[in-house]
Amino acid sequence: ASADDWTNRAIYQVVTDRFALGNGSSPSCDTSQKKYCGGNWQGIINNLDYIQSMGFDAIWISPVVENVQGTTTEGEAYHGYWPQNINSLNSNFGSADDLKSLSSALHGKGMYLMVDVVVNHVVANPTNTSSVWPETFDYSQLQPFGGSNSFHTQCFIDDYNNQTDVEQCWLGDSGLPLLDLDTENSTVVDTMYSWIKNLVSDYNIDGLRVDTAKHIRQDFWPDFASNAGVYTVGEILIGNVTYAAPYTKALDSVLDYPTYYAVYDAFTNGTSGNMSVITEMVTQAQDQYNHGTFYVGSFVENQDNPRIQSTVTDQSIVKNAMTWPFINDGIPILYYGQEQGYQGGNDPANREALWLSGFNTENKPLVTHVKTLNAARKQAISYNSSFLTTKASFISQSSTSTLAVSKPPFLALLTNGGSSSSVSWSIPSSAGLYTGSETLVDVLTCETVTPSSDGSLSVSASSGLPKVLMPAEALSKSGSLCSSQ
Ligand code: ABC
Ligand code: CA
Repeated sequence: ASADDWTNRAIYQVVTDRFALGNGSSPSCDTSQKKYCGGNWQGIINNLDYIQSMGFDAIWISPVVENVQGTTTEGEAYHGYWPQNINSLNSNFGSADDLKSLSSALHGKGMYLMVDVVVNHVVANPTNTSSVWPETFDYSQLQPFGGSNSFHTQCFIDDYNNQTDVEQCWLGDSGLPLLDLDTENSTVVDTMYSWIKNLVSDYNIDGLRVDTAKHIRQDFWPDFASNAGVYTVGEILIGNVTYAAPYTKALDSVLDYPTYYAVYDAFTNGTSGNMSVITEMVTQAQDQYNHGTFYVGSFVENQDNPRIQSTVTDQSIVKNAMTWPFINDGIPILYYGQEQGYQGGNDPANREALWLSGFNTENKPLVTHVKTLNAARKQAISYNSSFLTTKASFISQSSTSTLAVSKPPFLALLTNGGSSSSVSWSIPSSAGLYTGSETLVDVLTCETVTPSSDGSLSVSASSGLPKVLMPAEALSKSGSLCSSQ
């Protein structure tokens, strides 16, 4: 599927080892152990209804290839980011048939499969990583790259401001080095291009999340992407739009990390969090990214960062932050477990087992919240055929604790004030959003508000809850959302 095919989708991100077991069991899973807990592809297949019932129509799964076996100084490779043999699958997650079954089960439900892929490095069994590395090192375990000439000379990245270091030195440390592939070497390059082509076609993959994309020269990526032939979204882990921007030409787009940092900071620092930084970051990204922000992956949690609720548990603030990816440009991504209120901090605590929630959706306000947001976004897409290609715009507010985002038919009003605050937003008639004759419905509560006759609008909220307003007319043909409107 192309980038355009993905734009109306919403992605549920799964850490395969931590989502569900194929046999339905619920073993304990101590994240601090950094060990496999037993989740697998069959487990995902068995629980697709859970994902789909919240309105998601795509999943992103952990890297699928065989990883370093046994334990390392950083635990086991349960997350999948330590490839050892790229031509074989990680048997902890299942067989080739299981992965094909996952792909066809998704397609049978009209859903897409995004696979995480690691091209930058491979990892050797650390018990063989002797201090005389690399001379006596057994490269044959790294398939199909069995020789020192497939790798950059060892050096660990210590200066992230030096792009040559970032690309050609190694991630990890001497305890667990991530061997940096020589992606300037044409044999390595050709191997990777044909590998990705085969992977996509063997498993009928619809899109790729490209790990460590900034650790490989930019001009490696366009041919990689064309061999893949599907939507590619790169992980450029940086808080800086100008740095990330060129990668939106090399790949279809990037995970929107710069905005993520702005959003995380705005919502996890009480009212000193500055919401206007979000406006600045998005505006820069809209200006600098190829295709603006229409193809970015928009998220507020993932496997590398502390969950929102590790810092702030006020449910009003949590709901505001969770609303963000669904009301702005780009493809929303929800990291598994956020809907269950998980609170894990930094890696590895943020990789809790979802099965411990029992996949319960009753009395789970955040499940309901996400379901409504997905339904509202689908309704917005079907009501306004230009929704996906209209840039989000920001209506300036007098307080840095509030944010007003217009993406017609949405007007989203967010705040970091929290449940004991009382805040208000005002939209001047000069914003040109309303004529004054419409009724607006907050799809999160089904309450209505009415603009003044001059088209201006002022809205207040007690309890610090977010509002996602849509004209009643935009809801009239929707079966489920605020159906009495
Ligand atoms: C293990 C342990 C951790 C330990 C770590 C050193 O080693 O589990 O406890 O802290 C996988 C595993 C991890 C594992 C690593 C290393 O491998 O999942 O558990 O950590 O063995 C991707 C994946 C990630 C994966 C890998 C490796 C890469 O999403 O899950 O990790 O395949 C860098 C990379 C980025 C990578 C990330 C983990 O590390 O660029 O691709 N993620 C700065 C740098 C970033 C750097 C980041 C963190 O620090 O610029 O490049 O990311 O080290 C912003 C700034 C940014 C700054 C951030 C922190 O702040 O603008 O520049 O990022 O404001
Ligand atoms: Ca590299």
